[in-house]
Amino acid sequence: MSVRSQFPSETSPTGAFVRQQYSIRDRITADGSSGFPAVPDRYHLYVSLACPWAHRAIIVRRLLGLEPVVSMSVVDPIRDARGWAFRDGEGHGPDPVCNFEFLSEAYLRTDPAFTGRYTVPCIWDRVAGRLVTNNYPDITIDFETQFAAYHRPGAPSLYPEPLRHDIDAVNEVIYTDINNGVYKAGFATSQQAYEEAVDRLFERLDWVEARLAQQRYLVGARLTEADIRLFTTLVRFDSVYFGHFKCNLRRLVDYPHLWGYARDLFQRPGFGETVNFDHIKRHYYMTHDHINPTRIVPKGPIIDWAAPHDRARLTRSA
Ligand SMILES: N[C@@H](CCC(=O)N[C@@H](CS)C(=O)NCC(=O)O)C(=O)O
Repeated sequence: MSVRSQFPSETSPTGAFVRQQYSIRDRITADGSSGFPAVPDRYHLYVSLACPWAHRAIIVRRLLGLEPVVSMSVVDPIRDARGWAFRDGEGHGPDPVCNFEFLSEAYLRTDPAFTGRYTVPCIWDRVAGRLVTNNYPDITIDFETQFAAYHRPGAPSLYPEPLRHDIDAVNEVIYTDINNGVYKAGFATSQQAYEEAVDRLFERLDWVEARLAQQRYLVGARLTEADIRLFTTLVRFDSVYFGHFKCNLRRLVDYPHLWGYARDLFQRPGFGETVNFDHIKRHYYMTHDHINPTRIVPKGPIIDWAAPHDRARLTRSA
């Protein structure tokens, strides 16, 4: 097949996007048993405001009041063949910890033989002088469970013990079909792989729409980790996934319950204020040059994220 893919090593023979498996996956623990104790001023979170996986960590860090405990810096949304870079610009800047120019330096200092993509989010350990993890599903869970001693007073419980089973189950299907589903559609290099991803994505969005008609949140009667994971995909949907990734059977705004749900979250502290549509749009449209070779960034869409949502009436749990 002559079609070139954005990520050749993550493209199957049938043109499907198969996300890389290798990652750096140590864990930070409250009791320090992993060798990486949860303590203040030791860890630094590298993020892109464009990236949905990094955005989860940004929201959770803010909701839990971990901003004074775990420092953070933001990369330039424009990524070239050298990977993410630290540059001065609107909403991003230099690396205050190691003065790296490129995020690749953090990966290669951790593992000189590293051959995967240099991804965000990742956490640097100032004491060990290496990355602890780039495994995004663990980062938020560790903030929630291992850093509990440093949560702000009144911080929400985002991963409560009795709901973990349900949260994990919902996360699993939403990850496969929605969070990663948009990427499977966008990075497919065959018609069939694209159509399969899009069909599954919209079937799952219909499923979530029905669920959110009955209840305010994905799991139970409270905001949890599951909502944060879905939010970071939904908030990007109409601006980048609909056009750039061709996820265009419907827009988010065409789903009454999902759209109300997304606005309900957007309008809370920690959510809308951490969304940077400029970084999001410039990153996707200017970085995946196999998909958008002109690198032209569309002006729209115009979306009213501040519109009232009327979700407070839904208090029923799952
Ligand atoms: N760690 C991940 C997910 C995180 C991820 O893909 N982040 C993207 C941004 S949304 C990234 O950093 N990509 C860097 C690259 O493709 O070079 C993975 O292994 O696939």
